[in-house]
Amino acid sequence: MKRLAVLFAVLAVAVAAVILMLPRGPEGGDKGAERPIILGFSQLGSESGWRIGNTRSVITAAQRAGVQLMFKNAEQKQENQIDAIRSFIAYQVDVIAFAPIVEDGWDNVLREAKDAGIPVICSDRSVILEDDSLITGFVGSDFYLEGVRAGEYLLKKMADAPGPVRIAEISGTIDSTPMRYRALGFRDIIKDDPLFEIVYSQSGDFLRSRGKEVMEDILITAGPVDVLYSHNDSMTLGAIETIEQKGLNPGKDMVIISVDGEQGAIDLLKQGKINCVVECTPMLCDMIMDLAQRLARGETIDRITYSEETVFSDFDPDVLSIPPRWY
Ligand code: GYE
Repeated sequence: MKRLAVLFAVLAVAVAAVILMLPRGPEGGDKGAERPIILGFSQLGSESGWRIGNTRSVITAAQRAGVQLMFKNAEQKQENQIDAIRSFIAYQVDVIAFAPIVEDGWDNVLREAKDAGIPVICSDRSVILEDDSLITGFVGSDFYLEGVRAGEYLLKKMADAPGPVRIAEISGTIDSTPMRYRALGFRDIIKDDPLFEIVYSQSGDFLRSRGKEVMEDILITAGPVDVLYSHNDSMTLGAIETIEQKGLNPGKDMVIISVDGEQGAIDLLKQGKINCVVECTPMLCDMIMDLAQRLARGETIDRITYSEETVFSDFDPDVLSIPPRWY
């Protein structure tokens, strides 16, 4: 996975370098002529299999659509994303898309983009703004629905539970959209049934290494838990390492619910070590290219475009025939 991340980083730098050397039309800003549109894309990092898949999606979708891509990876730092957006503005790209690491703190830089006349799309995660017109649209998943789906699976799984169900949660990056809404949707489903209790919740920052560590803490401090609800597959894979190291059987001694649907998690679902994977697809970027091209032509776009997703679980009789995943 690390090697893949490095490969994409190198690829992205090369793509950006080539783009920077390309002529931009007679006055450097020949909008509307035959040249391909230029999209500045600020990726937030490389924290998970999902993110690697998303980066791959940006690069291949841009090639397919004939969009010139300026790609920057912020390595998990909001200030790097702000710098990236400022550099896209300075370069006068046609459209900016970015995957905001957290929801707050974007007003100033997005005002600068608006003042420069550059439309901005939120990819994957969302933002909280004083002035909503600073963003033209959002493309990504309905994270609240993902949380609801995780909760609904649990209600069904525990329908015959004889006593209290003790749940540990490993959540995503604090103040990020998926973290907030995966937590909220899940709670809204289980809150009316006194049988269910979240006895532990801590962020694992969407990282496999943190998932492993937080799981150690759960086993030491939370007492016996019946369920692990983890906000992404990377953390789940880390947590399962810990569970197995402690001699427990994931999927049997503890119900494991995860989100994303990357290959590693689907493999463990097939082996019975994960019980449910709520799908969240990173393959968003054909949609983003389409919207970017429409914005560059001066068209308006929908405020929200959700991707279509499903749930994979041990209730599915065809679980073994889930086809290979693409990330
Ligand atoms: O679930 C996780 C990634 O924002 C939807 O971020 C994305 C989440 C995804 O690190 O794996």
